[in-house]
Amino acid sequence: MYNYSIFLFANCFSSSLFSSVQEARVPPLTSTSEPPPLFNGTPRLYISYICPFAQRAWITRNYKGLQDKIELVAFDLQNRPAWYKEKVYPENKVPSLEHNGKVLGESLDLIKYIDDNFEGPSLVPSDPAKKEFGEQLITYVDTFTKEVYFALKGDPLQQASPAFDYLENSLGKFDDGPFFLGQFSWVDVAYVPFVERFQIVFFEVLKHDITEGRPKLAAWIEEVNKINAYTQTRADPKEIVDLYKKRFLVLLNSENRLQWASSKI
Ligand SMILES: N[C@@H](CCC(=O)N[C@@H](CS)C(=O)NCC(=O)O)C(=O)O
Repeated sequence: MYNYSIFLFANCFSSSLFSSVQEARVPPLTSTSEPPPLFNGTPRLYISYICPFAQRAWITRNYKGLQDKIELVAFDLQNRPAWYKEKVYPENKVPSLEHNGKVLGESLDLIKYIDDNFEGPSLVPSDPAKKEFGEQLITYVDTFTKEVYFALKGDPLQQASPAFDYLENSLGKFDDGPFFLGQFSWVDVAYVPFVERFQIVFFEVLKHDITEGRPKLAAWIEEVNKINAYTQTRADPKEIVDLYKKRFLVLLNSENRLQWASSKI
């Protein structure tokens, strides 16, 4: 029943086959945790291990080799300490970055901010054509995630198909590497946390391989899973499935479709 590509991607996202040494994950802070010494000059990235937006900033930090420069502070999002909202980030969301006495948020802005304001390899290519296409892809990323989330409430395989096809077609634009802009860039960082989650949910819940008929997407997933800066940030697949099941209240009908059942409880 399972073809080779399903076997491959199951290994990519469902196990740590391709990841190397893990940076020890600090335990998530809860409502009873004391704050770190805030605004003492140490840059801090506030995240939650399960949040795809936070994952973007975390991958950026890792890719640029800033593990010793930017301290990671993880939260249990369901049980956040009050001081985070009161003293750090009034929006009370993750990610946020404490740097130079200020706190900045919004994951897409943070990828750029960390890239521009810290040392390490740049995530934005200098080639104007790549830059322009990168901007275009970044403009589309929220639409991409919304389209797939929306599809999960209806006929996921049919409705999400154009969004995944968009990725497949975009991956054909530059041929000097398997990534969106050829080499690994901020575009890959912006998309990968969401593709990770969608691939797991489609496979585990719908038994559908989103890379089927999309060889470039399959190659992209294989290649991002060789990047340690990313593999270190991957979420626990079981936690993702549980979360999505809870969120979308998954009920499979006879046609293997998810039923949106939130109104029934
Ligand atoms: N647009 C924000 C979204 C961040 C976001 O929604 N984070 C979620 C966790 S994945 C959060 O902190 N939610 C807490 C809340 O809304 O109370 C970004 O891109 O950073």
